Amino acid sequence: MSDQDDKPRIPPGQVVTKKFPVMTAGTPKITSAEKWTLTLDGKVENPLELSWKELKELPTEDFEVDIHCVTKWSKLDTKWRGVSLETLIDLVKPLPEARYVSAVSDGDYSANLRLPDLTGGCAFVATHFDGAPLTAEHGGPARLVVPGLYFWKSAKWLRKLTFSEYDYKGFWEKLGYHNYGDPWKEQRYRG
Ligand SMILES: Nc1nc2c(c(=O)[nH]1)N[C@H]1C(S)=C(S)[C@@H](COP(=O)(O)O)O[C@H]1N2
Ligand SMILES: [Mo]
Repeated sequence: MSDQDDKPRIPPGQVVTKKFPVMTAGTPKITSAEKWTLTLDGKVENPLELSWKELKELPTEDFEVDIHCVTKWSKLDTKWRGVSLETLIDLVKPLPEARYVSAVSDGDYSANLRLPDLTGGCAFVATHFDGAPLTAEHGGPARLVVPGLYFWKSAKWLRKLTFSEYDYKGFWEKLGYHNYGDPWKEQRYRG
């Protein structure tokens, strides 16, 4: 943060940790990379199902982001490698009515997002953390990372992105978490 920059680094109510806590609801059945696929479907011109090999053939980028869990830990400058959502979105070409995206994981987990939060090169499908393949507990073989929203939106063991004109609530959103989840506005829970 530069001296002129008034924006604080830590969202309200958050505490910085150096650890990397594992936050998993339930006991998901995780798919190995060989059997893993990523489906992109719904309101798109070119629906796709990518194998692990096909994902790895797409251009990868390095990302450095701060993550903020709704349970009040934040971790700064986390280093990831993966495929930008911008790359995937260019491939499938969302239709004009596609305003929302459901990120669906192995197991029962999903999270709802607004399409504009996935475009612009910030969000990505991560395959590496801190220079090593993403471990299973943190969502390997591949997870979504959406910087700028509480970390529950970053679905681990990502298997599907469904583009839609409607905003279908995900796992935590159905249970009363905020529909959008902006950490800077402390949008933790609904109501
Ligand atoms: N599939 C799946 N993705 C998930 C979760 C989960 O339980 N299942 N937990 C979410 C929550 S609440 C957080 S804070 C982060 C935690 O990621 P981590 O375990 O790598 O720290 O993953 C998010 N993505
Ligand atoms: Mo979380």
